[in-house]
Amino acid sequence: MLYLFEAYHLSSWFSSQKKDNTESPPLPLLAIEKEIEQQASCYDSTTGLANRRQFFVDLQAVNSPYRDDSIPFSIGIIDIDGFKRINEIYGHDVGDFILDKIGHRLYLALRHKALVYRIGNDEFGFILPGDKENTILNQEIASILDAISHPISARNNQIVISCSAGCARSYFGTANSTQQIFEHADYALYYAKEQGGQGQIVVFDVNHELKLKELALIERALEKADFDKEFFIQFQPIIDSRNGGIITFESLARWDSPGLGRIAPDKFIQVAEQTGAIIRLTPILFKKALNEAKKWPHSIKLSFNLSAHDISHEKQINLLLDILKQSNIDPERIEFELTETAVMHNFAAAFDNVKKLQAVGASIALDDFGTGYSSLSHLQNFPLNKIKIDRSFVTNLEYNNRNYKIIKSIIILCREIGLDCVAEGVEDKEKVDLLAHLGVYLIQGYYYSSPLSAESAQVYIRNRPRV
Ligand code: G
Ligand code: G
Ligand code: MN
Repeated sequence: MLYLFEAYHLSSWFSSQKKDNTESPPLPLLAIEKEIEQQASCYDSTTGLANRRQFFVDLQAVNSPYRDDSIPFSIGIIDIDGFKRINEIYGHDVGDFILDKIGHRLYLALRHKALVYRIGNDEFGFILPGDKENTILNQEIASILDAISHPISARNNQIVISCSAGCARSYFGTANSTQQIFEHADYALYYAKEQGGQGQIVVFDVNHELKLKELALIERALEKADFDKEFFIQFQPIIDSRNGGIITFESLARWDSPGLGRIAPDKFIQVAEQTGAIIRLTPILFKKALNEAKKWPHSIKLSFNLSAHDISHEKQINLLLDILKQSNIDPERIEFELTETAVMHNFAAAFDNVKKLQAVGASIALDDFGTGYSSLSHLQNFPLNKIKIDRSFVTNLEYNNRNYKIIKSIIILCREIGLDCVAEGVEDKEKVDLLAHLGVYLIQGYYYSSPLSAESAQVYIRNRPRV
């Protein structure tokens, strides 16, 4: 914490201002108090680093449009991977210890190169002077992450640490305001985390800018959207390959925006999550899906996707349970799909809410299995009923290749802990047979059917064997 008092001064450090050599006169008591107060408002007490407020003050200063000598710079945001879990496992004092440790390492790694801040719970920021190419920035950040991401010993534990980073340059593309540059860095970090792995680095580039513009358009359309009118559901069957019967229909949301046309759910769900619109959207989609499920034979289940936000909020879960109750559909017919990312967003809350859903008889499937970063280790700790093997494993499935072996292991694991297993993205008969050979009989994919409109789903039901 000593380095708190090595306060670096932005103005003298960043530009080549004239050094003022006159010693300042002693301060009166009141002024000292004020000084201390000010220190407290600039520094974070856990790490001794400058805080978020100071980060934005400094950003504003280096990026002032009125400075004729304004200097190009980059900002980086570093986030500790899975910090929530570290807190949950080891307690908050160990969490604080780790923050202090990482903050110190970061400070040492950057002290003659950049300004370092703690800008959020487990987020650190830095301001790096100079106009550097994206590839150079990437290399520099990689060496920073290397310097801070080694194990930390606390209470006889060696705690493995990894960090992800997002970075953005000033004067890049359309970014000029401080807020925009920060948003770019924040988006880059979001993107790094999205990739699922740990220790990822993303430097904001032209492609991100295009994506961000698209997302901004979607955000505006979503604000104005009439959810009831513009959103509808398609249903994709999950078939038992042993007898061809329909086991489940997965509800897949669709949006026809009057302004933007058809928008894919992975995009609008992401935006709705970020803006909080998901709170309003999910219940409406759930109602629509239940209304259709009512018309099907009772032997057919409905599978419904929940987002990270949904499963982390008890209020939302209570609302969905109310809607389910009002529908008079047997909760045993309902399955909720969660991705690993959604579970990891807030593991403790997701855990409690999943228990709540299971208590009424609904079941839980882990979606896109194998693409997240937690995978097998979390299966043991999380109350699941089913996993859905991601289609990336199925697409390149061939006899005895790598995916074959992976799926084989997944099945053994599922048997051992009593989970059902669905294969996603099955497009041809050979895959169905190969999967059957491996012991996977629940099949979803174009081979049986692509997602269907509500009406087509009813026709599909009439034409399939009843089992
Ligand atoms: O059909 P497809 O492109 O529709 O689906 C893309 C992704 O969007 C899938 O991974 C699916 O889980 C997700 N998705 C589809 N409908 C919904 C929904 O109603 N809620 C949430 N949270 N995700 C959905
Ligand atoms: O929730 P989930 O990620 O499982 O959503 C399923 C997604 O996979 C939807 O976007 C759906 O349209 C898509 N999909 C369903 N069956 C197939 C298939 O056989 N092949 C491919 N490539 N995509 C599929
Ligand atoms: Mn799904």
